[in-house]
Amino acid sequence: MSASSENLDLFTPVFKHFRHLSDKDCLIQAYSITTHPTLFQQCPLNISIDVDSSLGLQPISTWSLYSCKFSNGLYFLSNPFTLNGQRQWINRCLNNYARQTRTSVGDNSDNQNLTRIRWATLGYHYDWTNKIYKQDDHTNIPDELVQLSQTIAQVISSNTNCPMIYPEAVIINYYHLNSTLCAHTDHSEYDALTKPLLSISFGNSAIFLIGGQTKTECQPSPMLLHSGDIIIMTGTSRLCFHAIPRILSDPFLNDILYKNIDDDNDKVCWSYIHDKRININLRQVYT
Ligand SMILES: O=C(O)CCC(=O)C(=O)O
Repeated sequence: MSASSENLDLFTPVFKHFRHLSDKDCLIQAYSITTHPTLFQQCPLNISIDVDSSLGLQPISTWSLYSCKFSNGLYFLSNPFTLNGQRQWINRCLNNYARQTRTSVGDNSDNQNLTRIRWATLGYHYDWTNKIYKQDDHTNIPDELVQLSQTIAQVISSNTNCPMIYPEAVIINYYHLNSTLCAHTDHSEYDALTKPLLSISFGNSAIFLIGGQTKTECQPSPMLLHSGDIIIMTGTSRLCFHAIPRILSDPFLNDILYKNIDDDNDKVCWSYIHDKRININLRQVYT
């Protein structure tokens, strides 16, 4: 292999491809259970645990979990939330988690900067400049987020090789329709790189690209994520480059989530989320 082909970045061209593709072609080309069923292997779920109703989850017997054949260790849990549950989590992201001191817009405790907010952190706060967590910079992770991740992880780990996760850091990403997230790996989690990373989507849809451990290893695979979908990165995929090149306006979002609402708070949430996407991702950091 020549020096130039060794250095070939296979990730960026695919990122640019999806960045500029029409919505229609994104929906055709990105991998989903409906368009590319052979790329997903369903994992039977044999577990019955009591799920707290405040988590807004459907009964576990109705969940569909898949291992993704295109990325070793990547799992896809197709939206396990109830409609009301999705609305509750969107509300928490806007009215609780966005009102933090550690956000992309600084102290947002009065929520004045909601439309400008890009991220908020909970638990061990991420130092974006130095790409580290600081042991002395920590606030509580709300109980409901710990419970949600524990419930999901318990179901997945008792039916697959995926280890349990105890969340110690949470990043909430707030996307506009033209936002992107550049290719990166999540490797600041010290001893926890063998622990899964849980990533939950709400609002408009997204193309999630996942490649290899270097950008030259392979072309990234494009996956379609809808509101309520969860991905779990574990094993090899935990260390792989990933990115969001595109947010796709979901024409059915209103029909699915907010049609005929009369609650004022739901109306406020809809006026935010109708052209946004929220991603909650939970990581173990030290243990
Ligand atoms: O928004 C997403 O789905 C991905 C988020 C992500 O990769 C991150 O925060 O590291």
